[in-house]
Amino acid sequence: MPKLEDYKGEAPAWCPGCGNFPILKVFKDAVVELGIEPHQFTIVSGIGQAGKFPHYLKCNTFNGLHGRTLPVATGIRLANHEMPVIAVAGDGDCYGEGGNHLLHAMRRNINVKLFVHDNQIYGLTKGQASPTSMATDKGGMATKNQPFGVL
Ligand SMILES: Cc1ncc(C[n+]2csc(CCOP(=O)(O)OP(=O)(O)O)c2C)c(N)n1
Ligand SMILES: [Mg+2]
Repeated sequence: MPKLEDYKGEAPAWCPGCGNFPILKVFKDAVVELGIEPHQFTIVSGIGQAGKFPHYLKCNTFNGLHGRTLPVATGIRLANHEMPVIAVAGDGDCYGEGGNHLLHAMRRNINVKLFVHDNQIYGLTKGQASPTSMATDKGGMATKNQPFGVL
């Protein structure tokens, strides 16, 4: 049976209090509880704070390019039909840069599990609006890069 220590990766470089920490914790708890060994699946990500997720695990991983999480996940599924693939992406990675890949991945539906860390912002590059940034009653959500709100 796998143990939590088996999944211990690098120390996270996320900011204290970041919502990515609980996602990492429950992910590890879940795979250990399900009895899944680190070699029994592959986890794929792109670029961003969410994209660092696999760095903080010890298992099969592939960290690809921004917005290209799902093409890599698709390639692994095609190359090895026995290998379960988990894709991890930010909202920018998945719905912005990789938006068209998301449409085609849904159309192909080749059984990739996709987790989107939706913080409604481009976090790594310091706060540009993303496709999930909110509309507000004062116009769009204000960010450091769009101080008067996102159009
Ligand atoms: C093709 C490409 N475009 C832009 C960038 C710059 N870039 C790196 S991370 C990022 C935004 C990441 O936002 P998101 O996917 O929401 O992840 P988060 O950091 O919020 O978790 C951008 C625009 C890049 N590395 N590659
Ligand atoms: Mg984001």
